[in-house]
Amino acid sequence: MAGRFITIEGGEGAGKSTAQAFLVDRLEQRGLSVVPTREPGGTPLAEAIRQTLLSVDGEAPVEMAELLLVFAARAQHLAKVIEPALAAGKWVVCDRFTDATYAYQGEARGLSSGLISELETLVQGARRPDTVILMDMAPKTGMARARSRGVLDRFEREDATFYERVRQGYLNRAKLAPDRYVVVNAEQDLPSVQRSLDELTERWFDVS
Ligand code: T5A
Repeated sequence: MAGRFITIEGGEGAGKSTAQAFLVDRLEQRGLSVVPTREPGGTPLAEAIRQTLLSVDGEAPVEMAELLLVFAARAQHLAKVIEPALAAGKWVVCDRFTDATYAYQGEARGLSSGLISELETLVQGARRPDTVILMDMAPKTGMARARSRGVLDRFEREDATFYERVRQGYLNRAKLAPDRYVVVNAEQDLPSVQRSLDELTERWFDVS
């Protein structure tokens, strides 16, 4: 079976990392070779950029610098991790990818989607996720989960309207290409979320 590129998206605390671990486990049980990774990050250089982006200390990047840093990290991540893994027939399950850029830097920060789209093509060429799993939940619930972990990063200190715009940005993306997006109600309890993910993996293997 050919490699597949799956991304998991959603607002703060929506359960993306939890869903990623579950999905990776399920895919490995089927004998697939899976590479779990994340953005921003996934390589030493991209993780260093992540630190800069999330840090609350020192000078905060202006919107345009934030956008370019996100894509700089992505260029490195694609070249060093994602493309080689897919070329080797592995499945890549990535916690956030370019849909996050459309939602955070685009919808929430107000940068144009046209500009993001140009950078997307410049950095990614034709590479797009085969499936985007959107963990959708009211920002209030996600932030309560994020806050319960203690220290908040730079994005987690934004106000409620910022997260509402992030959520709307994601839902708008999902509407544009419903065949590539799977929207999971992330407010459900964990077993119900996991059932939704199981149904999704069943569909992949039914059609493959
Ligand atoms: N960013 C990123 C951009 O601005 N542009 C970009 O292009 C990209 C790629 C990265 C930040 O970078 C920004 C957006 C982000 O702000 P991050 O760490 O990836 O930050 O994102 P966070 O959303 O902050 O990640 P979190 O780890 O906080 O959230 P997750 O992964 O969504 O949630 P998770 O799985 O850790 O779960 C949170 C808690 O909830 C529990 C878990 O056990 C955990 O305690 N939980 C549930 N509880 C009840 N019911 C369920 N169904 C649950 N599922 C999980």
